Amino acid sequence: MSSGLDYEPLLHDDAKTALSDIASGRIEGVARPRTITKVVNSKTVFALLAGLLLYPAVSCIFGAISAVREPYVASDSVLSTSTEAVPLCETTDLLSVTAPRKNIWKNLSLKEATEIRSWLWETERGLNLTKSALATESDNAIFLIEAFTPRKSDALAYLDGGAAIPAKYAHSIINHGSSEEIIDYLIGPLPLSEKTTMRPLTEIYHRPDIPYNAHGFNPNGTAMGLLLAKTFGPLADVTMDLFGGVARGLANDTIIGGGNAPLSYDGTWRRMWMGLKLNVPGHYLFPLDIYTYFDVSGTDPALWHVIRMVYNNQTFASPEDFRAAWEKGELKRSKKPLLDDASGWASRSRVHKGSKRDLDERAGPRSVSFDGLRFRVDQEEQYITWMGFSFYLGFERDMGLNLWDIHFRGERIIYEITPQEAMAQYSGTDPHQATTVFLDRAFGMGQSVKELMVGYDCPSEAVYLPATIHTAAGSSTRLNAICVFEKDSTKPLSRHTGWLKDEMGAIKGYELTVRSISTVGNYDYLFDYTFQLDGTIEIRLSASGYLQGGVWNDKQADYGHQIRDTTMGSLHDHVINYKVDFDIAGTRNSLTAAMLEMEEISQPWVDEDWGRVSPIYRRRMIEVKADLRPISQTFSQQKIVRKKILTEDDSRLEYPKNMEGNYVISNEDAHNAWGNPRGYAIHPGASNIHLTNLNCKRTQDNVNWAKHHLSVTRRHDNEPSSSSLWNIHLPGKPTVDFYKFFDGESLDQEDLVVWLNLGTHHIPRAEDSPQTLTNVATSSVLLTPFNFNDYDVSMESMNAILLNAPKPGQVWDVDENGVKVPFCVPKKLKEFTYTGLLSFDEDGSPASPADVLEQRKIGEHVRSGSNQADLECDCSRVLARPPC
Ligand SMILES: [Cu+2]
Repeated sequence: MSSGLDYEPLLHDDAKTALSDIASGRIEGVARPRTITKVVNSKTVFALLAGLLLYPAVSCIFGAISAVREPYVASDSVLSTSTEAVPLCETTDLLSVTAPRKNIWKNLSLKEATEIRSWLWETERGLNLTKSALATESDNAIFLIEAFTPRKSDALAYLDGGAAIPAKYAHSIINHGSSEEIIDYLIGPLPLSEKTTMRPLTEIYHRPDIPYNAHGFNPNGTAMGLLLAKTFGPLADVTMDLFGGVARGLANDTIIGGGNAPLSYDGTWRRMWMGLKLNVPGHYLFPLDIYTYFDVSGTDPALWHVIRMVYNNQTFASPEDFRAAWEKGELKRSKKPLLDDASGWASRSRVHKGSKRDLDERAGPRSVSFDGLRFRVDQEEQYITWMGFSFYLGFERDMGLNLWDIHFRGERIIYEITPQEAMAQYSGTDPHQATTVFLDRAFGMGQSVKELMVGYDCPSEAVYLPATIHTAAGSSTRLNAICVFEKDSTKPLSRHTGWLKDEMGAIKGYELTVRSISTVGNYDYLFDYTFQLDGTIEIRLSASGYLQGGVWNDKQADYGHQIRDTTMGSLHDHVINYKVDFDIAGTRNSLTAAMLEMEEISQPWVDEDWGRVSPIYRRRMIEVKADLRPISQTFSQQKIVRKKILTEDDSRLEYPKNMEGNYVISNEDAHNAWGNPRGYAIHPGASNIHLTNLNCKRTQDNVNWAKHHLSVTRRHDNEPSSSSLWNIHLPGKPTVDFYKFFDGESLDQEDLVVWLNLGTHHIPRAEDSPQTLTNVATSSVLLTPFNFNDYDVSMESMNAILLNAPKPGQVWDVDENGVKVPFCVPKKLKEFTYTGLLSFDEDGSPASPADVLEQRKIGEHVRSGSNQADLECDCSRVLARPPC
């Protein structure tokens, strides 16, 4: 029963007193929380255990024992039972801040864009433009007007050096249907004046021309819909027989079309596989087993034609051949889709209304900042500050929301985070799935950004911000396109239970998220940027919406799962690329791979008990009377192997197997207090993948960024993006070939850009219907301080608790830094409304509100070669008045 104590714990003074009191028996029978026992040292713990055994004989000595038997304090004690009147919470209105500089990444205003449009329309420009709302394929029309990103050196001189604000430029993409070419023009300086000029913007592309056959989808495009009607109108009796529906180009059509991509290899032709679907809610999940390959090259729809048709894996050279086979009864029929299925399985209605879950009629918990919002927004400059972070927002047609000039605790850490591209490559036995590689930049993540559903897409108390774009459809502002909110991560960012002075407590895990959601045809993409108290930034992409459904038959089993009678979810890869331009302690940064490797090492303090000598080897060595000691002193362990990646020759990277190590961007000339280069690590989060299919003509050179987990290049103004809106249709000769960024340049203390991927290998299952779930279809990466600081700077947080052990019988010493959650009633939530799109015609005048069909046309057209809305548009345009 010796003490066994070989050290004196550095206890809080009060705790020492408590120990002394307990040991001396000066405290008896004092009711106290059981946790009091935790303040005692090991000796006392032993004593308490002994006391338990000997109780009650020695209970007078070990008075603390009685405390052990006391019940816990009830867990609901945090809820006040006060009956005092509850006041309304003081204002939770957004607090303003004035951005230190103008937002030089903001898109053009409606006024600026309208003025540029008018300027481009002037005859002096010689562009022979037709207003986009009236343009046909063979006309010249504006596709896009957008702010052009300033040079980084100019931007930094303005932000850091007090230089003049960089001259403002715009770029405008014009589809020259008359000459079958696309030109991206650089226009500036702005505002328009005699000094303003325009020239083709070529330095950011890798081919001199942008072929017309790679053009983006024109919201006024009609010819494809006409072609569909021309092909399937005469086959109405056939499609009615095989599928129970018709596609005649009429409003009451029960079959619509959907196209694939890419439509070209190098821009010399344009061809589309068109699939048909039933025109019902959730139509993406009602594919029909017929596929038509159209040649839609050039601008003359009269030359467009059917190349081939496939029905149930039988190939026909023309619609006439297909009809002939049907008439002769030679078709091997595929299963006809169920037309009497009224279950609404592909809709969002609650199909199983009878199986209510317990308490589900109650509204679930929601996030409320009782003490007022803790972030500030300069709404005019779209500048945000929160807990030491500050950054500007930008927004563009191609990829939507982006972030600029991210500072943490007063210094820039990242100059730019911009999403670059989002691809999805499918597999299957049919021509539609097997040929599809969508690159959604073409369809426009920004163009497809949607009004956020307050309280569903983001917390009710989030701050909602607008986004503006200027396209062929005119100008539009989504009032609630971006949400900003702080949330409780519901777990401490750090915590510890301890008994020595000032070692016990926790920091609340609060995070600030900036989110926007784009619905690109069938899919919904949630773009999240989340800031954390320690300086970590999480980039996350989650997906929902409808699968691109395939036609199910047994031969498709290798490519997905059946999810309904004739529908399957088809296997596909999503890969989403981001540009992260780190500026760690300045622009001169380096790339280090800090990897884990195993070593066999000998140490003189290792004995044979844990050393590495096999019994057989030992026996043999003893026989020859060899000295076993050096061998028996060997053991294995892991170690860090740091390797600088010096040039772009070695900077296309994979995350190590078993996540053994990470990549760090650091400034080798800036060190923390412990002599290590200040850096940020790229820490894989959920599902960090790269593209699986690395040997495909459809992804040959246009998605080279997708073929690695991440890549690092030296930053250049003429390498602003890893992709372009035309890359989708130019796999063989892309406008941006990412591999051309890699020309052996030094990465040693240069301005570096990390191009990293998120994504999922999406193996659809029944639970992907009706719609994919964001909990599994999600991917993330953490950019986290790595010796950037001298310690964890989230310790600054005042929303933290420090506990110290009390004197026996007294309450714990609690320090919450004076931060208390107010006892108050939050503001009443507004009734849910969903509006917020301001549309303007090309002349800047307010556009008349779109009806549902027009909205659907804009919303779904982007990923469909044709659909009902197109067909209806065709009717009205071609026949002057709609017969439909
Ligand atoms: Cu998917």
